[in-house]
Amino acid sequence: MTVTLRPHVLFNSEWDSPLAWKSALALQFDDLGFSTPDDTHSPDAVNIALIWKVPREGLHRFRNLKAILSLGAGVNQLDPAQLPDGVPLARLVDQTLTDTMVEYAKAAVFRCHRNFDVFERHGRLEHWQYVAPRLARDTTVGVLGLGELGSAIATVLRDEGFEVHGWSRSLKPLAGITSHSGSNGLAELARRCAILVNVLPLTPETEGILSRSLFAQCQGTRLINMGRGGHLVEADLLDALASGHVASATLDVTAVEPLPPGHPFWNHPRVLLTPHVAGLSSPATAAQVVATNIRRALAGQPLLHQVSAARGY
Ligand code: NDP
Ligand code: OXD
Repeated sequence: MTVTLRPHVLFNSEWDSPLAWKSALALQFDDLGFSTPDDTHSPDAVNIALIWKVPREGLHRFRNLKAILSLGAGVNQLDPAQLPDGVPLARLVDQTLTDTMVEYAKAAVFRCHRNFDVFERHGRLEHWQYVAPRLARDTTVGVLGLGELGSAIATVLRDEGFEVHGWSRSLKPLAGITSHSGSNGLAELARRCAILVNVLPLTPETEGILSRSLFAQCQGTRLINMGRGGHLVEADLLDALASGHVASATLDVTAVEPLPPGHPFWNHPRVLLTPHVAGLSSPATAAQVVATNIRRALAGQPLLHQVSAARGY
C-alpha cells in the first residue's frame, strides 16, 4: 500500500496509556507523529485520532483528519454530534480484548451454572442447603450479540458443553449454536435460556433492551451484562429480582460509572458488581490492526471494522 502522508496520531484517553500506545505504534512506522490534546502544537499535522472519548475542546480544529479510531470496541461514548462530518470511524478489535472478554464470560457463566451465586447468598445467612449440581450440557446459555466478542464467547461456551443460543440482527451460521434474530427470536431465547449474557453494542435500538418485557419471559434466569449500562433498565431488574424472573445479576457495566454511593445494586444479595473490567485491550496486540487502519486511512482506503453511522455500531 502506498502511503505518502506522514502518520500523526492525536491520542486521547482517560484509561489508556499514551506512552504504551506510542511505543507500540512506533514499532509499526519508521516515522510517526504522536501527540495528546495538551501537547498538539500543529493541529494541521494531525491526520488520525486514536481516542476513547472526544477531547474536551473537540476535534474540529484537526482539519486534516482522515480517520477516527476508537480505543474501545464500543463507540457509544463518542457522541456523533461531536465528530467531524465525513471522517470514517472504526471500532477496536483486539485479540487481548476478545480473550479477556471470553475469560470473564466463562467465569461468570460457570459461577452461575455451579450455583456459586446461590451459595454466596446462603453463606451470608449461615444457611446450609444442598443444591444438586448439573452438567454444562444440561444448561442452556443465551448470548445477545454475536459479533466479534459475542461469537467468540458463544463458541467457547459451546466447546465447554453448554447448549448455546445466540441473538443478532442477522442470523449467524455458527456450528452448534442456535441463532435467533428479531423480537420473537429474542423472546424465545429468553424463555429457553437459564443464563443470559449480554454483549450487544449500545445503539438507539438496543438501549433499554434488558427490561421488563424481556424479564417477563425469564424464569429464574441468571443475567450477565457485559455490554453497556444503558442496555439495562435498572428499576426493571430490581423488580425482576424481587419477583424471581431473574435469579441473579452479574453486572460489569452500569448506567453511571462508578456506581453512585447508596445505589440499590450495592449490597443487593442477588447482584454481583464488577467495575467495568470484563475486557481489556493491549497496545502490544492491538497496535498491528490500528497501524493497518492508519495505513488504509492515509491511502484513502476503507477502514477495517468501520462503524456504520446508520446502524450505530
Ligand atoms: P460487534 O459490532 O462485532 O458485534 C455486535 C453484535 O451485536 C452483532 O452480532 C450485531 O448483529 C448485534 N446487534 C447489534 N445491534 C443489534 C440489534 N438491534 N438487534 C440484534 N442484534 C444486534 O461488536 P463487538 O462484539 O466487538 O462488541 C460488542 C460490545 O461489547 C461493544 O459495543 C461494547 O459495548 C461491549 N464491550 C464491553 C466491554 C467490557 O469491558 N464490559 C469491553 C469491550 C466491549 P449483526 O452481526 O447481525 O450485525
Ligand atoms: C470497550 C470497553 O468498548 O472497554 O472496549 O468497554
